[in-house]
Amino acid sequence: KESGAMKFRRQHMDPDSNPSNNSNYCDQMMRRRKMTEGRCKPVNTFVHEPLVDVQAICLQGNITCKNGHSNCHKSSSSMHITECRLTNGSRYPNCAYRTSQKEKQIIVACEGNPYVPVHFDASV
Ligand code: 5FA
Repeated sequence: KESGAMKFRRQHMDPDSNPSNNSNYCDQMMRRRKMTEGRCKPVNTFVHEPLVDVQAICLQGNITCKNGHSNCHKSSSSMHITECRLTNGSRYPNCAYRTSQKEKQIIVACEGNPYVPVHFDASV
């Protein structure tokens, strides 16, 4: 079965690519990473940084998550990310996304031993 850590990597990690000039990035990646099965996941962020650097966020500034839990951490540095947002007219099973690249600090929730990212909370 897929662990929380594995699910985070599937949904949010893409270290080896930079979608700079590919407006189809989100359409392709949301599908390839299985976020368009059963429903179109409305918003999802991919992080283009090495896995070790994202895992290290769990040792960085501890903050409260959107859901009130206290296991969120904000990256001390900004990171290259791509935000995928479902377009207004998009209807399942034809999930169509807007691709936008950003450089922001990210907030992840961490759990377990080892204490690793299991949820992407926000970017700021
Ligand atoms: N979740 C939220 N806060 C969490 C925390 N502090 N620690 C661990 N997990 C936390 O996300 C809701 C989901 O986020 C819940 O399943 C909870 O486990 C986790 P959402 O933003 O309300 O919706 P979503 O569409 O992002 O939810 P999912 O498709 O379930 O996405 P995942 O949680 O699998 O992944 P993600 O949250 O990293 O995008």
